[in-house]
Amino acid sequence: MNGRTPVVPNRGKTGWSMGSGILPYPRDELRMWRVIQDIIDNRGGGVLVLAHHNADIDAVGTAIILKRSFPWLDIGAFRSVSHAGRSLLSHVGMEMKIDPDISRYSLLVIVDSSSTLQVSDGDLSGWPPYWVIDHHADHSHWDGNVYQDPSMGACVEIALQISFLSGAMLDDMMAVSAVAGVVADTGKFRFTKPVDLDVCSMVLEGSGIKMENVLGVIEGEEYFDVSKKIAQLKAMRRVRFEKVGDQIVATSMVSSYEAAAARALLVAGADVVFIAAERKNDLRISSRAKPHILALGVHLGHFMEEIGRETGNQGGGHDGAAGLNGKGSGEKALMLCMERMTELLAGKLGVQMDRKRDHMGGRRGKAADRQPRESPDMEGIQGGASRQE
Ligand SMILES: [Mn+2]
Repeated sequence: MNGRTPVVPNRGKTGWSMGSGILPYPRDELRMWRVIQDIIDNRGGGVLVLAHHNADIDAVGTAIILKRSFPWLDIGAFRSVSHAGRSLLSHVGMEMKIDPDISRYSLLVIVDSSSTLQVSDGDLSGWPPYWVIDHHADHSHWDGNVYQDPSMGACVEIALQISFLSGAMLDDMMAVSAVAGVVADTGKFRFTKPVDLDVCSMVLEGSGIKMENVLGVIEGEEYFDVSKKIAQLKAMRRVRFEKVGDQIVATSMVSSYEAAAARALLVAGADVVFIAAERKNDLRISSRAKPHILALGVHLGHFMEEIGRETGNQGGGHDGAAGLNGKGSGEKALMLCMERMTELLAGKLGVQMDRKRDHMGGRRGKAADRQPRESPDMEGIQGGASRQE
């Protein structure tokens, strides 16, 4: 993509600006300088920006912004890049290495990852020194250097701070990556904070890109990604749900696209969702909650951290979007999530739980061994569930 001449941001009192909007100065400028210094000092030995498995738009966008600022960086992802991430990469004409040979580098910059299992199989022996750059809140799983700023809605915003602090200018590739990362990580601004809007405003003002370019990159693949559409529909077929007062907690299983499946179930009517993805020995759970659930004092990041502890895995994340990575049975972990979340909500809402009466979840299984329908609410939920993977 070619675009407008890169722009130098103005230095204001509280942050960088470009006419309208503002990118606040880093919360810890000295620590951010240490990151930049290490990236520069390790130029000779090789520096790798490593994104988490199934690297999403925010992780990929962060890697692109860093690469534009420090061209000698290699960018890569553990195991895979998501479809949306690949769509952003092809838009800017870049590629990411899958499972790069980590021993070749003298410094790693791990982005958008709150746990070691997102970027490794758990064995960090033989790893070079590393920095973790992230906007998730909990980093107790990391022993190395962490630059963390949970006040930012997306990791791309921290990457932009690193760029501007090091003296880089804003070009259109960085601009698309920045706005795309924020749009993706705030659920298209549903969970945005004022700061994220300020950053988008600044980037749109200071670049040649338009919001429709960004949404084109993010949404374009939604219509053509048939495996994602199928994953979402399968998640709906396999859904189980419980009612707590007038709120619905839902769980389901997919083999991939767990985040997309979680969003689909929220749109379909669930208020809190847990989706498990089991592949070979790996288990991932993605959870999402609507804002009115967060307003009750529910924090999914803390919730998943606790579920992680109980199942011997690593969990954590944001209040409205969190996850878990590790091993074990998805079925069992989902049952635990359902049990704990319904208890938690019952407490918050002051309602009595009667498991027998309230359980209306669809069963996962063959049509022949389905139980009799318990309520009209099940109409349509189980219909057509004639095969399973
Ligand atoms: Mn992120």
